[in-house]
Amino acid sequence: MARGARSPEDITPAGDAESRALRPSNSLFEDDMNTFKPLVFSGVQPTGNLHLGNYLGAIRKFVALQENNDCIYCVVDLHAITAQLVHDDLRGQIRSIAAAFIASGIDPKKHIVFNQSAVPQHAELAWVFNCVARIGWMNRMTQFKDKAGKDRENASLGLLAYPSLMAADILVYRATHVPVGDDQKQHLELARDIAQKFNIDFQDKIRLTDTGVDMVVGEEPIHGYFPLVEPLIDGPAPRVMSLRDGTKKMSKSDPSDLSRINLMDDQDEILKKIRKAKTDPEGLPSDVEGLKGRPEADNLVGIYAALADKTKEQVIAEFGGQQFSVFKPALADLAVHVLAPITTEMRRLMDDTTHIDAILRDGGERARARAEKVMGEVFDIVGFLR
Ligand code: AQP
Repeated sequence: MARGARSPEDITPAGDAESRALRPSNSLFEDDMNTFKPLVFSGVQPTGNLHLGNYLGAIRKFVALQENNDCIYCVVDLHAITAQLVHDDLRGQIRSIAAAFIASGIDPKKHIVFNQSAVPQHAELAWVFNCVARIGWMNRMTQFKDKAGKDRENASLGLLAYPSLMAADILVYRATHVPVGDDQKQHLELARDIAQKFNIDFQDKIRLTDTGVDMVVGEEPIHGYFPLVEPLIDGPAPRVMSLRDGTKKMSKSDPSDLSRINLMDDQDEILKKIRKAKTDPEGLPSDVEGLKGRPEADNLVGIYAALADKTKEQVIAEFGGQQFSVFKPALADLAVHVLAPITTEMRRLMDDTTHIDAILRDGGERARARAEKVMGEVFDIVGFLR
């Protein structure tokens, strides 16, 4: 942890009366480049319909964190062309993610909501990080292996370099905390490795340019420029699984629409998908231990817990011993109750693209102001002439 930086404990979700965290303010613009101020950053790819996994694993946490922290939430459109180059309606997809952020309760005035391609410094820093990161690091990423499949030679270079751009997304703001689903954990570890290698390789230059922060890496004190980001992954549903296969992640790209609940699904679709969700023949166990080895049951209990803001233990205390014929309708009612207002608001916002575009433009300008400063210092550290 860097000296002069706040500890990750300062970053707490909403509702924690003991929170010592920063209040939202205009402080994103304060000139305090010599400390690591707590700053939350996260992004969502505009690659299709948002689903319950994206909502519970990411967006719901974004909303909670904005109460006590400065936050930057990004529609990561540059990432959207890594796996599929040509999209029918990329602009529409970008707007729909922004609409989901706002409909879920993110305040784009107090915080920043924008699309990644509006701030060219993401791509600039990603290039520097491509030269910091090693090919072996990228080859080990499970998401790359999953998405590239057997034909790795034919995957885009962008798909391989995806985690380097993700590190740049976060570090171009020197953000310190990143709420994500469990599937992104490995990419965040890589972002820490990239920051650490940059800090160590350039530490003399960082000192010479009078930038950076005294920090300890392992046992060694160094003067580093980038913080080592902390992932925020906890909660009862850090990895929401497919409704058709409890061993597979719920995903936008799953060919079966029955595998996921989309944020734009109507009540009937939600009821049908939960009714058809795969389960085993037994009812719910009488304690949480009994969910072990039963991925589908565990997943549905986790979803209920996350939607109800409860622990799995509390859900089992209420439904333990009951059949799925009792639990599934209760889960479906809860899902409709939580998601219907978001869906309605998303539809309303999507009808007014001028409003969404204005929010993204304003967010982009404010994000760029911060990113330009950081990138200017990176140019000085690396030694580019500007
Ligand atoms: N199943 C999930 N459970 C919990 N969190 C999840 N996230 C995604 N799926 C789950 C989290 O949502 C955020 C945004 O993800 P993304 O769209 O940027 O990329 P992804 O992780 O690749 O999501 P998908 O839905 O699986 O998309 P495709 O099918 O295109 O790969 C991230 O914080 C992610 O952790």
